[in-house]
Amino acid sequence: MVKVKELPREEYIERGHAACGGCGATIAIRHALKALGDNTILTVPACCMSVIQGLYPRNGLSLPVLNTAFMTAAAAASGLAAGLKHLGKDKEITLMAWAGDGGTYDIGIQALSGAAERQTNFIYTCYNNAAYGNTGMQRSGATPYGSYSTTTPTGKRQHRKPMARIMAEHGIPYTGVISAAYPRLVYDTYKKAKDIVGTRFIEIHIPCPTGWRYETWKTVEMGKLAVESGAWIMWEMEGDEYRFLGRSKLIAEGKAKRKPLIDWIKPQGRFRFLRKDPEMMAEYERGIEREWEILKKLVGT
Ligand SMILES: Cc1ncc(C[n+]2csc(CCOP(=O)(O)OP(=O)(O)O)c2C)c(N)n1
Ligand code: SF4
Ligand SMILES: [Mg+2]
Repeated sequence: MVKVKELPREEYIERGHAACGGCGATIAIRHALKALGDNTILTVPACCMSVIQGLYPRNGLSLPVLNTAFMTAAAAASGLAAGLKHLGKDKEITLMAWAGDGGTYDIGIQALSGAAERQTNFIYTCYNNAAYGNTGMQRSGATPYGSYSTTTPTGKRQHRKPMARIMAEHGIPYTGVISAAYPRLVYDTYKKAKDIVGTRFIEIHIPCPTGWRYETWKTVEMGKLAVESGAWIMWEMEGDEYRFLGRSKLIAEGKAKRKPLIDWIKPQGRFRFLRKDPEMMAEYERGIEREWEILKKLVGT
C-alpha cells in the first residue's frame, strides 16, 4: 500500500469547494484524483459533488468537469469516451464519472448498465452517503435498513441494493468497494483502476455528518466503525477473481474480530429508531450477514 510520504503533492480539490464541514466525499475525491492525475476529465451529475465543485462563481476542482443531469453520468461519459476515441486521446486521458448513490442505485442505473454492457472505457465512481444528500436526505436504494430519512421518518423497511455486485455481474474488468475512511486504499484502488481498459466501477462509502447525524470531527471514525463492525464490506473483483480488502479481509480470514454493530449504530442520529427496536435490529443484522455469506462464496473463503 502507498505510504503517506509517497502520495503526490498535487491537489485537485481547491479551497473554493462548498462541502459541509467533515464531509467524507472530499477525502475520497482528493485521494482518487491524486491517483488519476492531470490528464483526467470528470462528469458529475446533480448531487452534492456538483455543488461541492461548482457553486457559481467558485470552482472546487482544478480539472475539466462536465456537469450533467441527474440520470446521465454514464450517458455523458459514454459520449465523452466516444469523442476521446475519435480524437485518438482515449489512452492519454482518463475519463471518470463521479455520481452519488441516488444517481447510481436509482435514477442512473439504466445508463450505467448500458455503458457497462457496451464495455465503455471509463471509471464510474458511486460515492455512497446513503441518501439524497443534495436535496435534504430522502431515502435512496443505498439507504440502509432501519435508517431515518425525510421519506422514511420511522426508519427504512427495505435493505440496500447490492449495487456493486450487480455491476460486477456485468462482466466488467474491475469492481472495487472501499471507504473514504481509508485514503491510502482509495489512492491504491484508483491507481490500479487507471491502468485497466473498459468499464471500471468503484463504490466508496462516504460518512456524511449532515445526513447520518454525528459530530463533524467523527467522519473517519464513523467510516472505520462501519468496516470494523462488518456493516460495510470492502472487496474487489478483478477479472473474475473476487477478493476482500483491508480490514474486511482480516475479518473474513478470522484475523480481526468484528466490533459489535451497536458501536457503529449508536453515535448516529439516523439510526435512533432502529436501535430501540429489537426486531428491526435483527432484520438489519440479517441483511448484513447475508451479504457476508454471498461475498465469502464469491471470494472462496
Ligand atoms: C430528474 C431529477 N430529479 C430530481 C432532481 C433533484 N436532485 C438533485 S440532486 C438530488 C439528490 C442526489 O442524491 P445522490 O445521487 O445520492 O447524491 P448526493 O446529493 O447524496 O451526493 C436530487 C433528487 C434532479 N436534479 N433531476
Ligand atoms: S450532505 Fe453529506 S455528502 Fe453532502 S456535502 Fe454535506 S457532508 Fe458531504
Ligand atoms: Mg447520496
